[in-house]
Amino acid sequence: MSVLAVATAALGAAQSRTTDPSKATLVVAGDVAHPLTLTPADLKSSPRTTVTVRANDRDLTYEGVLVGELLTRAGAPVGPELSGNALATYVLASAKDGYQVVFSLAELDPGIAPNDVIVADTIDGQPLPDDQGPWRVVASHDKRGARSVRMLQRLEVVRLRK
Ligand SMILES: Nc1nc2c(c(=O)[nH]1)N[C@H]1C(S)=C(S)[C@@H](COP(=O)(O)O)O[C@H]1N2
Ligand SMILES: [Mo]
Repeated sequence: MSVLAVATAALGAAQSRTTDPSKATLVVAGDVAHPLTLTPADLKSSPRTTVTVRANDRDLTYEGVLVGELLTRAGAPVGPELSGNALATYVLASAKDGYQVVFSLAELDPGIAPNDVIVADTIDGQPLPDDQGPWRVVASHDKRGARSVRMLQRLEVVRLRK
């Protein structure tokens, strides 16, 4: 094998490793007491929520974990702590392709707004396809899918007033 072929094979192996969904991590960080780096197994072993989305006259069922649950676990100021200055806090969701959207912390806190915004890892019982997964936000009560971030990598809590 030529040096180039060896180098190409090594690069291919490195690339397939970095895109292996089982090696992916989801970071929950920013202004939280306990930043999290979650594996696919961590998400699977968390309390699970199912939501159904109507798309092109078809019902799609996504399953995953409430974003509110992840924020609680990370020690974001939710529940009784979400008052006063803490209400000026947002959550920036970022994806592998650079796509970013914002939710207010309050709209994700079940103590304030009943919501079922989840980080999904399955669709109709199957792992998400590569152009959606391994995780996507599903904000099923938004009228359009624009905040349902595919290929989610990071949830950053940004508190504007300390
Ligand atoms: N990472 C990422 N997520 C994204 C987008 C994007 O460009 N990149 N587009 C959004 C928009 S505008 C829509 S309408 C939905 C489309 O998702 P769907 O093809 O599963 O309906 O994905 C949303 N999530
Ligand atoms: Mo869209």
